[in-house]
Amino acid sequence: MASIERTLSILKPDATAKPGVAGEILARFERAGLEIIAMKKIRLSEELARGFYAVHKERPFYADLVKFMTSGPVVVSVLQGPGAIAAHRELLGPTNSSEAPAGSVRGDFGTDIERNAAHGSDAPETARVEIAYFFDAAEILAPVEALT
Ligand code: FUP
Repeated sequence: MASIERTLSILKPDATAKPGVAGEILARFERAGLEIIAMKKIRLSEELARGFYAVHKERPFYADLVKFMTSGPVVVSVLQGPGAIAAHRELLGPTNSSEAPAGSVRGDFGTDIERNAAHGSDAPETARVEIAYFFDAAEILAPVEALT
């Protein structure tokens, strides 16, 4: 049995712009056993988007990515469940939506490598940092003791 993990999900502006799509994606997460233990819909400031993707700041796509991520609302949530980090990324599919299979979130709702519908943390340490980037501990429902 996989250990209980938490991961950060972001439904990106291309996904939130399509009616009904954010709810459909969140329903997929829940059906797969990922519990939503915190959630908010916000418009990222340029500062927040730049900070979130700071690891990519020297890459040629950084400016465009920040522009896209601030172009409309995002739905940010914390998902918890057995092996949540890998389970979530499996539901998302590969980073590039143009290579993602039908049935995956990025295949069904994204367009290309930038407009790829959703983000998911890639490892326990990045999940911790990304969750803390968007949520205070008091905004997250489940007790930390669940993470044994
Ligand atoms: P992932 O871990 O699947 O989110 O993918 P990466 O860390 O490789 O990419 C981070 C973000 O940069 C993704 F949202 C996609 C975006 N990106 C581009 O916009 N252009 C590129 O050429 C590569 C990545």
